[in-house]
Amino acid sequence: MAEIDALPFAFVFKPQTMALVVIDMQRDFAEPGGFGASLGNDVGRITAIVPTVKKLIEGFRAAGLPVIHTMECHKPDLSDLPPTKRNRGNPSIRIGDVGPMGRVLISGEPGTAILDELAPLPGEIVIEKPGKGAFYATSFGDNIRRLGAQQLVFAGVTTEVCVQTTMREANDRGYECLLAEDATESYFAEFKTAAIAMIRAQGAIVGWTATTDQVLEGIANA
Ligand code: C5J
Repeated sequence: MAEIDALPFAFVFKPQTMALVVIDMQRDFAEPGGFGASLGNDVGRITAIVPTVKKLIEGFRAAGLPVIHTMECHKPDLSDLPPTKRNRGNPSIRIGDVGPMGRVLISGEPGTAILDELAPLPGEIVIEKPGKGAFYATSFGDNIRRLGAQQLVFAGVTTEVCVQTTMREANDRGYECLLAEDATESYFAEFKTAAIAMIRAQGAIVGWTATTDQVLEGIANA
């Protein structure tokens, strides 16, 4: 067994059963003209973490550990988009509408793609998910079971929405989850801080948190 120096206490893992899950590092959340910006958010907060997410991904790849990528997106015919999701709020463009990067959050459109710097390598698992959580209506659960993963490290956006939802879903299914604090971001600084505090409160009730360097040091020493 190996350890990562984490909060609220050491995260114990076996390298053979550890995987990285990178949530929704898509152009639609990180670039002007995308879904995140259409809701009035400052997408610069998301682009700022790209080098750290890249470092984490490269560390997992170098150690021969699996990297799984998720993308929030919908079918072109919108059959997997509940009207409640499409109609909620007051965005300048809605999911499925044509924006500057193609149809917003639709599978195969340019804006839906993962950022070039963080692009999946051939053979890495990529999960297209219609919900905020990665388990809902996807093969994510089957894929991590097939890999034999038991400990999951999470990165990506946004901390309090898709990242936290997926961590909670994974925690309920018996996975031990760690959030790389500096490889995740929210459009709202206070939501990120609160989500991290919630996750590791009450004796790691949802999971652990650590910096990217702490995660990579733990892996290097394993
Ligand atoms: C949101 C996500 N925030 N990936 N999606 O709508 O967190």
